[in-house]
Amino acid sequence: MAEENTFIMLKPDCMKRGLVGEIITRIERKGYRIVDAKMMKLSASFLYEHYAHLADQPFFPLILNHMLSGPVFGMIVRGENAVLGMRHLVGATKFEDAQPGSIRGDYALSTVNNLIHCSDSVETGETEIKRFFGTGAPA
Ligand code: DGI
Repeated sequence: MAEENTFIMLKPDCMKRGLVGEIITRIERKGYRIVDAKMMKLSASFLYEHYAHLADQPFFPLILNHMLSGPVFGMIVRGENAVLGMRHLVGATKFEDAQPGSIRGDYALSTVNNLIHCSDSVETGETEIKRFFGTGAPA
């Protein structure tokens, strides 16, 4: 199986709570590598693009408010089956479904304040890596 790249973003609640090191350690212990990373402050228009699939949801203002509240830390994570593997490591979207042992299950305080984003497919990963890094993943 070929290695995959996935886009991971540590959200403002993760930055504020000082959980960056903890979460990176979990990603590395799983066996994945961080091949690029950068800190960013996102704009509302950028977030409308990234969360376009949710823009008409009643909770979208909560997402916007959270994601504009501070910087995020974006990473390109690489490894065998990294897209699905990171989805498992991150855990379920909904607060009530995120299982202990997953990052969200162990640390998230609500569905919106759920610490971390990860791509949901290889194709989405490519799109998100280009969106956040302006270029594809490094060789
Ligand atoms: O890929 P995910 O982050 O797991 O899920 P997503 O792309 O469907 O949703 C993006 C973010 O939007 C998610 O991390 C938290 C928020 N969200 C999704 N569904 C709900 C939600 N927030 C609230 N309050 N209620 C929802 O039903």
